Amino acid sequence: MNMLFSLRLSSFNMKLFTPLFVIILIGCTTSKHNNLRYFQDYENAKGWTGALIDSGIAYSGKFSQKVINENEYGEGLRIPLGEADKQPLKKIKANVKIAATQLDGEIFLVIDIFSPSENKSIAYNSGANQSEIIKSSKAWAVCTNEMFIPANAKANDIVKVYVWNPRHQQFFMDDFEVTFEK
Ligand SMILES: [Ca+2]
Repeated sequence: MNMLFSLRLSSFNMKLFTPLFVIILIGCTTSKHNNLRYFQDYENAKGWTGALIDSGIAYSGKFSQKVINENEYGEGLRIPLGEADKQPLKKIKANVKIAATQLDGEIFLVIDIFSPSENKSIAYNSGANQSEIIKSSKAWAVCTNEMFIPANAKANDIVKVYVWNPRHQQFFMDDFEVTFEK
């Protein structure tokens, strides 16, 4: 049995590529860094939060947070007020896209400021029941809420923004945004 191995060394052209393009980014920073906006689209949240991340339905990208019947609360934002800004803040605004195939009861987008030193909430706003706007939307409903921050709020008070699901229903949340106003 003869086996023929042929080895070819194909000629190759050597080209010298001279990097001719030098990109110089001239620092022209116009927007200063701040923590006044928090946004979650759930595209990179899988495994990192307690939220149940689902790829079956989404407003943005491929993923959303799935809130199931067992969940009385959706996973949300939880930060010390002073982390958003060292200076006193005046207002918290929240919005989130919610979709559900069937709803029978209330859903609320809650904004809460909890004082560890007083061991109680110093400001709380569950806002309007969102279920009607969700049911009347063909796909994703824009759910919103906002609340003024009390003048006596402290930097270590905890801001919590989350969806409250008192009737234990199933729905999806996406593009959750919380902004702070000075
Ligand atoms: Ca998404």
